[in-house]
Amino acid sequence: MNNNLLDRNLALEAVRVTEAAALSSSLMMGKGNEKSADQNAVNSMRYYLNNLEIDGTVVIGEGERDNAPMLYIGEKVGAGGPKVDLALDPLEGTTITAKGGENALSVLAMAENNGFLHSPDVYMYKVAVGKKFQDFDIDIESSPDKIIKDLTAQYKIKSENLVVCILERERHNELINKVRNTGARIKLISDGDVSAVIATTMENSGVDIYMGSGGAPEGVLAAAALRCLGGSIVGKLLINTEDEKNRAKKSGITDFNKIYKTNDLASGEVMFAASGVTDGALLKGVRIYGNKATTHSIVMRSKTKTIRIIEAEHNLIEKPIIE
Ligand code: VTB
Repeated sequence: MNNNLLDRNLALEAVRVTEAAALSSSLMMGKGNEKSADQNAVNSMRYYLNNLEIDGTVVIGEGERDNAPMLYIGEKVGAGGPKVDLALDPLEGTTITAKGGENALSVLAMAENNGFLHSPDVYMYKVAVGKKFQDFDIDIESSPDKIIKDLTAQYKIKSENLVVCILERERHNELINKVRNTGARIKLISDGDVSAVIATTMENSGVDIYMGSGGAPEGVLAAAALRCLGGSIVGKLLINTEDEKNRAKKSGITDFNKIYKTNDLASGEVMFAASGVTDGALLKGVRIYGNKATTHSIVMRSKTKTIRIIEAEHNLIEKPIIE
């Protein structure tokens, strides 16, 4: 990739894309309609991406070509420019947005060619820790209680002082019990594990570790963020059925038991942008008042480790929100 071009302004241009998607999906906040919230975000993200001077290929997107008409895996986007791979989730937290809950984000990451794992849309068991524990060698094959014990021993801290974030799902009952038995505290979330993984590495977020199975594409996005912020994530794809095996093979995955570290999920030079759709620990949600709207975003790059928090005021008369 032409690094000068990436240096120039792609990261800042990317944030305009997530801002637009966040504005669009926020119009559907609390309306109980997940599809429309997602559709708004997709329409807007695609429109803005196609105006970016990139030769982009969607690697992590809305799904396989057959079931997603826009921003599907393999779709080419951009107006021409340096070759970049895109990992995106126009609306991470469709249910959250439909219910007006917390932590919905619009997310876009870019990497050099082949920087992102071409992940099938299956579950991935993930364990992530923030920057303060980034030297901890996460052994994802160990039981969750052993992981916590090893971490507390290495850093000489009490497990009671740790907060582990876990998606509230029935499949996590055993995981939750094991974590509780260590004495560690737990924050259960309804959705939004990209935001939860990022929280492990933000000071004062109140989250130290993320554990559990969630979407594998979300694992790639979270890894892109940690490449810029510090911290580490380890993941293992959960591939069981014939359909999952076929989809994994189609993505070029042959070793179903491979353990992926942060750098295997997102490698090379990476940039990451996210804008808040609804309020969250990381970012404030969109506010609309009269003919103005504000967005709150984070944009960062692995090369320089610059982290920018951008609050923008949008004039909706000059530039109406795309739906
Ligand atoms: C998680 C969550 C996402 O998918 O990855 C989840 O963080 C996993 O799937 O926001 P299940 O809901 O089936 O547990 C999302 O909800 C996005 O779809």
